[in-house]
Amino acid sequence: MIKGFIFDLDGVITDTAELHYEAWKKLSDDMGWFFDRELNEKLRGISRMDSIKVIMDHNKVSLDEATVEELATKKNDIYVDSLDTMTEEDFLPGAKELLTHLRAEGFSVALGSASKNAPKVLQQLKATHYFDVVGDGNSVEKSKPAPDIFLFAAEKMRLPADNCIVFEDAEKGIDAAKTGGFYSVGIGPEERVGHADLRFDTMKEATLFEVKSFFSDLF
Ligand code: G16
Ligand code: MG
Repeated sequence: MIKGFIFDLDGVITDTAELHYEAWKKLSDDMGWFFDRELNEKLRGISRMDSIKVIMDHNKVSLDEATVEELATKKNDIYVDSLDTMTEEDFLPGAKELLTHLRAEGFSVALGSASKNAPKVLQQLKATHYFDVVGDGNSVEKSKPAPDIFLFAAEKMRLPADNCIVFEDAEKGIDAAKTGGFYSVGIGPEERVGHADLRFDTMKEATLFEVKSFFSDLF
């Protein structure tokens, strides 16, 4: 029986990827590092410290851990400032409708994001009230593809993994859901999230009706 839904944030509820891109670009320009949109794609869904390591590896740069943390903090300050521009208009099309529908039908709803800034993003969107549980980058140590963030969210909802559907836009996010024993819905192209149980190109197509029709035995 499906009783709960767990949502990733960036790429599912809202598109913070552009703001992350701008902040990493600013830091990279300051450091004289190469950074473009293709490289930004590799950071989808992974933690801040894993992200800076991907950028440094690409640029064949090696620095001591304290400096790396300082630079990641610098990027985060730029990113957090840019979140002030976000408003309740910035839901991805379809996301608010799905959350509203799930609430109306009494499902448990959790956030399972890698972002340590997830509470601020939810505040900006005025979306906090849609979630019974907020699992974010501060909730667990091991980030996706480890299933820990989704297991944390399910445990807080007091549901076993196979009572929950995870919505994710990142390849590593779907890996995490599958490893944790969750049902999964991928948002994005086949080559990225084709390994999910069910896939939609965008959240707009991901209605509760479609989800229930596909997982009909589980409702
Ligand atoms: C998001 C983004 C990632 C970002 C991560 C950590 O994950 O997709 O690009 O690196 O959060 O964010 P922060 O630096 O704010 O802690 P998700 O899981 O919401 O897709
Ligand atoms: Mg994501």
